[in-house]
Amino acid sequence: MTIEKMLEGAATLAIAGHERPDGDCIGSCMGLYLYLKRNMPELAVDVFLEEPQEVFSYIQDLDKVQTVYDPEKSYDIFLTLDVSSLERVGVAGGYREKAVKTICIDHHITNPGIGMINVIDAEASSSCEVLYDLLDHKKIDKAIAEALYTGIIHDTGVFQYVNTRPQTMKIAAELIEKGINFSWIIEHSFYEKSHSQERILGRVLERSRLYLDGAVIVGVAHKEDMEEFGIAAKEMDGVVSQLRLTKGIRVAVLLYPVSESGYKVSLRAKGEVDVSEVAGVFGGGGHVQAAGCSINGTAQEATELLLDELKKKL
Ligand SMILES: [Mn+2]
Repeated sequence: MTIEKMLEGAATLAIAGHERPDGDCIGSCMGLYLYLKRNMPELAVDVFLEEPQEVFSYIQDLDKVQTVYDPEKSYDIFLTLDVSSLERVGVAGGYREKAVKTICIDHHITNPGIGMINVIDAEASSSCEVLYDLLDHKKIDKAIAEALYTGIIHDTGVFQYVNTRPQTMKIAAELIEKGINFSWIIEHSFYEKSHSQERILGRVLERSRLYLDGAVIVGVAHKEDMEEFGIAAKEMDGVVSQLRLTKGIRVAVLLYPVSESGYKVSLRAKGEVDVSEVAGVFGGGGHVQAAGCSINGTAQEATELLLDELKKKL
């Protein structure tokens, strides 16, 4: 299967990622967008993403991203990348209903197959890796390679997590051969944090608590903390990864407010606990070792609900 075949006959295409897009979501959406701009110029392509983080602005044409739904418009094909469920389709959801054909390209184990055509590989490290398989590698230029490489390093934690497979490294090698500054991309988009992000990380770590005989660490950022440091929800990347590094724990939990009524929950596992199942209990999803959901109520209530579920898994 090639992307050219999947899009054959269409005149217009909308590419859409998930709400609060991460590096893999942005990298795969932009990688495909750039690829089609170059290689299928007759196809009118728009890409829809919620306001991407500033840190990804090195990705070519990120300023072409559209962030609002226009009810007057429609597209022949609606293609989602890295979107695990219909509830997670962000701003562009309205186009999906009007599209003649829907395509889903993803790597989430919990994805039920939300497109008419589905290319879902739960063994792949990232949506960028799934997408790479559908592209003609000769037609990938440096800018496309930068977008795809970004997605791979973000979803593998720079080739650290167990979702990294030999194929992932082979693809990364081929992308490096396109002349990208991989070292800069890793430092700038993955490790580097603003001072405000470092300070909220410090506060969450200091306040974190261990539960279930030290098997679970829970960190909480409250609305007041977010305001004090001027931090947006999308800037909380990395906090849960730091919690996960705590010696002896099996699951790390981060709670941070995304609405007036509740908390976004990020779950990370070490070892064999399947946190996508725990997230699923609360209407979320994700991967075996990295998943998320939202829970209404106070942080205390959310923590208790999560611990009840985690207890069954540990
Ligand atoms: Mn992903």
